[in-house]
Amino acid sequence: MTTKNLSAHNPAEIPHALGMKFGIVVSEWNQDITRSLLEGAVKTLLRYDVNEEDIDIRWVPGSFEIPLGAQYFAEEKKVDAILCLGCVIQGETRHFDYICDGVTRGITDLNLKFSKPFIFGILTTNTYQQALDRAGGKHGNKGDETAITAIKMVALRGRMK
Ligand code: DLZ
Repeated sequence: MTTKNLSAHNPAEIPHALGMKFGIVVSEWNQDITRSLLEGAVKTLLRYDVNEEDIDIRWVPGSFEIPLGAQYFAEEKKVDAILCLGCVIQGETRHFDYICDGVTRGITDLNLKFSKPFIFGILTTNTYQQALDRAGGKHGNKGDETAITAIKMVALRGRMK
């Protein structure tokens, strides 16, 4: 059976991350959830020897603003990868679809435009409880998963050079 825990990984398979530099763009919307994602991401980066001063965190108003915030990072800061953290919860309106479409397309485009990893750490859930379950709850923490993915992608880039 496959695991559904977003924090699950084998430490032996995680590349050395000392010296890697990361930007994190995190959304203020649903902040009780996104703070947990941020905590998980930072804790995981530190666990794999990333220096605290090599983690640069910026807040944006909502998930829709994440792609532009991430683009600013790529343009202005020397970072190896950008972690994008947000939480969109299905509501009564069509906002959910518009925001999810916008942020997904935006992040996808940035990866290819800058040839740099922009990691998708946006929870898109039907309910608040489902978001809680994935922000340090019974399904782990998508922030952890985002950090691991970022480290792996930066290491992959290094091996290709
Ligand atoms: C407007 C809005 C709504 C309804 N829901 C969310 C949400 O669940 N998660 C989120 O990150 N942001 C939401 N927003 C805010 C938009 O992302 C954006 O900040 C505003 O539409 C302003 O551009």
